[in-house]
Amino acid sequence: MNPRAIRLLLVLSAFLAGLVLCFTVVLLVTGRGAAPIIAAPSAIGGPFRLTDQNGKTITDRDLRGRPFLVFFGFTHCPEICPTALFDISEIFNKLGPDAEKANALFITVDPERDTPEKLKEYLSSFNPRLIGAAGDAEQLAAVAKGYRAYYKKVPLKDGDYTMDHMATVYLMDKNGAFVAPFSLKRRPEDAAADLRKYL
Ligand SMILES: [Cu+2]
Repeated sequence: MNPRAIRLLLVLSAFLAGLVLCFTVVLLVTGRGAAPIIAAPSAIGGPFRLTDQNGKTITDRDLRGRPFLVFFGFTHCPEICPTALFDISEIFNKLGPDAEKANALFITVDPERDTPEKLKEYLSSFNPRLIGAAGDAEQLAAVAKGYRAYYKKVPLKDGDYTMDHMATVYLMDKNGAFVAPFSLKRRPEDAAADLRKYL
């Protein structure tokens, strides 16, 4: 190769290297190619102490060893909660015998009305793996803070009230660490296959 060709080759490779670098920077800056980050995963979840639908204390430690889903809602919810709980039930049905290796926690944001008895009655229409959990205002505030879950009491005209709340389903691994939001907008068998990866 003559010196001219070598110089041309060097310039060309420097140009290509520059191009790759630029492209990488663009990818990093736009966040494409990497999963979107909502928050530091370790910052979501954490310890909690609540009462289950049988009146027994339930803590994050009781759920160790199995992956679990967490959903905040309330039994008077007209649509979002029953739909989500129905979807989660379907997913657990699709898991078959493996359903026993996972848990799903439904935490009420309306402990005033959702007593353990009320939760038990309400959850009887869904998959038995669903654990209902309630806490006093302080316990609820603590668990909601841990999960960055938003909820708010909204008065209605007739003197009644409803609860405004987030509809995120959290997927937690068997060590209680947050994995990702768990999508219910897919076929239950696909969601079950996704959950099965964490068993
Ligand atoms: Cu709801």
